[in-house]
Amino acid sequence: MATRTQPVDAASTSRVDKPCCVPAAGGSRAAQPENFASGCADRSEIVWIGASDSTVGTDSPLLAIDGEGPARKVRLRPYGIDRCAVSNQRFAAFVADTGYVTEAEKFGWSFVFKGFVQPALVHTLPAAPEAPWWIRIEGAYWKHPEGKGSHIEDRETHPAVHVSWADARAFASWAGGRLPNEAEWENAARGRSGGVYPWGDREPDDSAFFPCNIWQGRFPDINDAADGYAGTAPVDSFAPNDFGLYNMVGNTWEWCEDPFRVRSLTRAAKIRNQVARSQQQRLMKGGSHLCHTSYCHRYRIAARLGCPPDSATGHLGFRLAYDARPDSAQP
Ligand SMILES: [Cu+2]
Repeated sequence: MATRTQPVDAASTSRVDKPCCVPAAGGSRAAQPENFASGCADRSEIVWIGASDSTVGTDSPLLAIDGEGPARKVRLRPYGIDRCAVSNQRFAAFVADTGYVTEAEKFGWSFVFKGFVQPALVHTLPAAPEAPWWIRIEGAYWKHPEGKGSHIEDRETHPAVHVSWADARAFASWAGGRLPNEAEWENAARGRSGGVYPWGDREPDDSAFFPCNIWQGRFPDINDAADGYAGTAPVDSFAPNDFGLYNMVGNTWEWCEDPFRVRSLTRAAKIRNQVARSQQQRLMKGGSHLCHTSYCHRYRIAARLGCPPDSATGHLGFRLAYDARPDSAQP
């Protein structure tokens, strides 16, 4: 198999040279504040969304180089989308049923955020040159997210991570779904309210407003985990949006079906697209627990990044979309 060299986001350029962001200390999560909503009764439940004229992208891009704009009108057919990202529990059922081996297992390693690697080891292990907080860890894959010795026993309801685009599609084939396209993903994330974020336009802050699982503190060295989580959170943590969807932004990036391309004629965009084409990059949306307003700010709905399809990290997961059945209920 080809050599995997690019961690998620490391290929991005922009604030650009600020790829994407991770947490502090050994995969542990801080105590969750009590006022956070939680509770997707069935974490594999599907929300059905009716046909609509929708918008993808924004005319007020923050990171134009990522291709956040312009806003485009799209007509969407009815579709379904998972209420929650695919959890370790669901992914384990898939693996148990099929014997599937992920790409991270075949490569024998994956990228782990340095905050989850033993401090004494961080400087002795290879890191991604463009994003040195991503450490190459032997034996890291979905079941052992920080490598040998780590486990997911207390993270069954957390999103499955270290999953490549092909892994996500294999799961989709098994589950009878597919990856969403960008227009569907954005439509689902905006819900009825249509804000910058799934909850509206209010910007999260580091001390009082925690509507999702992102970074608080100074990236990439100090994560206060004020939102309750240094790393991933359960897929049904925090309040859902008004379509009933959980964690459309923050927690983990989510793979989409689309190739990653930037709609712009600038020289920078052309170079970006050349790289994207040569690496067969695929789109990911939603940002992760490593994103902070001072750094990459990619937990906005219009934000986007591309990654080679064999990329895998501890902050990249997915949820499924489905072609609508005629009898699907509409929200
Ligand atoms: Cu980020």
